[in-house]
Amino acid sequence: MEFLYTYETLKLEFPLTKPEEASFVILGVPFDGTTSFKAGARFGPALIRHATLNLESYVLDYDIDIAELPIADIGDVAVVAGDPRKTADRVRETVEEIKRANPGALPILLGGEHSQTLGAVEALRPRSYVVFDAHLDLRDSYEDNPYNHACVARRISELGVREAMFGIRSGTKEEVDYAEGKGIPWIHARDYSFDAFVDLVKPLPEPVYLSIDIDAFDLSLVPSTGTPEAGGLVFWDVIEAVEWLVENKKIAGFDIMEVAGENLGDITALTAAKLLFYFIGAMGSRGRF
Ligand SMILES: [Mn+2]
Repeated sequence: MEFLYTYETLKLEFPLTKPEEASFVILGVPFDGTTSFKAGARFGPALIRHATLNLESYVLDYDIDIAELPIADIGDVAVVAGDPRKTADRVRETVEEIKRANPGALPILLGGEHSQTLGAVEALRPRSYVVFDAHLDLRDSYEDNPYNHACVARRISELGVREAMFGIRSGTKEEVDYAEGKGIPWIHARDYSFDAFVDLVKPLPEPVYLSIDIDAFDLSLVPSTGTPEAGGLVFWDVIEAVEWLVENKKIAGFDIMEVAGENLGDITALTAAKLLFYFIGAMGSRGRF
């Protein structure tokens, strides 16, 4: 099928299926227009796709070969350079196109700046937003732009979507006060535990949009990201949480954002690719496709 705003780029090497027939539809969002510290998120989708070449499609833990699952890769959204709102509009429209063609499809975004998650959430209208992130992202505006990547959780909160945040270790006093005022629960990275995750996520209404800002992981795992922070989560913390969510909640959409870098084989992209395979494997092994 034709999409208004996408173009084909490096694709996953699987036997891929058409988006109309796929259970998982992968969409790259190569945007890094508002990154304040370390650039390169525009290369995130390509780097993640390339990093998958290093991985076995058979996921040992789940005894499943994800290459046998119906996965589509529709390429990347053509970004509007420097304009996160207009680019997120294109993300929204593309995700709406996917859902119109195939209501059962689960969109998976590979980014690219976290600002672009807003477009997918606007299209999918989940009731809850579960996010792993080093940052609260609850600023009302940053550098005079309300669609800066530091504001994405605030914009999503304003849509009336319930939120819960994990791996946090950076924010302002104003963001903490906003979270408290709105009843948005968050767990600091140093206090993170699986039990704390389940306690917060269990009562959330479905469906849930799951967003993983790659900077939630400790920066030793993800050195190439827009705003790296020491003291993050280990790989299995996030995988166990993903497994619980897939098992217990209906998932409306999933993304892995803020992957940056300039070199093929970057550690950050390898972390993201492995996470992608675990997510799809967890869904597939539990019949969620
Ligand atoms: Mn972040």
